Amino acid sequence: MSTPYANIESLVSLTDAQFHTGSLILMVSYGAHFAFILYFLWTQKDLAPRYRLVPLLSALVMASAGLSLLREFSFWLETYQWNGSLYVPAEDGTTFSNAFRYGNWTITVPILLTQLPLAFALARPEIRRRAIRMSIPALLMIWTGLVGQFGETGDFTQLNIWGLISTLFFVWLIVEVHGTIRAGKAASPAPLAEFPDKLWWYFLATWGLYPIAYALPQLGMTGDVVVVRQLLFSIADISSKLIYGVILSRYLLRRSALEGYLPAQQALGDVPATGTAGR
Ligand code: RET
Repeated sequence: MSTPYANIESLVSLTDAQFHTGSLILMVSYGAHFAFILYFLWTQKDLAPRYRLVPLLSALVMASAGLSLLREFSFWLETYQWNGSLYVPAEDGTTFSNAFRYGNWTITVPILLTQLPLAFALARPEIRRRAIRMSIPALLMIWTGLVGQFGETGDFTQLNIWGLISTLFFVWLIVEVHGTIRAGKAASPAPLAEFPDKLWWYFLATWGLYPIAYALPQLGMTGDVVVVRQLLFSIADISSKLIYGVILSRYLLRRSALEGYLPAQQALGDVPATGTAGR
């Protein structure tokens, strides 16, 4: 009795607590992304002009992800009906879909990857070359995963085969990202030389959550799996986009200051703000 193209969300009933936890998770996710548009627009002003595109791109990612997550939230509300004791899948056939997430990643992932060579201030042709080389495996990874996730309500063959193909593209992507991180290490000023390595581990830990969320339906079609999966997606989203953007902006603030950009030095408190000297 599986609905074609449905995710497991549309096939399980939820307790009151599970339904509201799910609503809360999705609400916090889109709320956080929308709120941080302001942070990234504001934080630009202290960065040296050549770095300002990086937080601007974060603001763009926030808007795009916020809209997508708002849609997931309304799907969630539309999918379930209270029957007096449980939230059951709506009888009119309205279904939940995680597929829109993959559509959203198609936009956000190439932007997130392009932020890396931009933040490391690599030479212009190098930025373009690396952005393209990272985006190709990333898009192939997302689109093969998209095909696979449509198989999560079946016998898992489609889920696993496409998941495996997608993982191969992920490995290719990891190799490309590592190359960019190495180039970034070489281009970072000495006091910030540790930063690219830390970012590398952060990248692996946060992007690595997505395949776990993808594979989770194999643990069973239960309300707990549904809620835990939305939680995993949310943790991954907030860390790979929002906190990642904050980390890059902080790095660029320190880098701008090291390169002698006065507003950055003032923002960090390294030199007194104009007009406050001697206070
Ligand atoms: C899929 C399919 C299963 C195998 C693998 C996957 C990897 C997904 C990743 C997604 C990253 C998304 C980000 C979105 C930000 O907006 C497609 C789930 C390896 C790594 C960072």
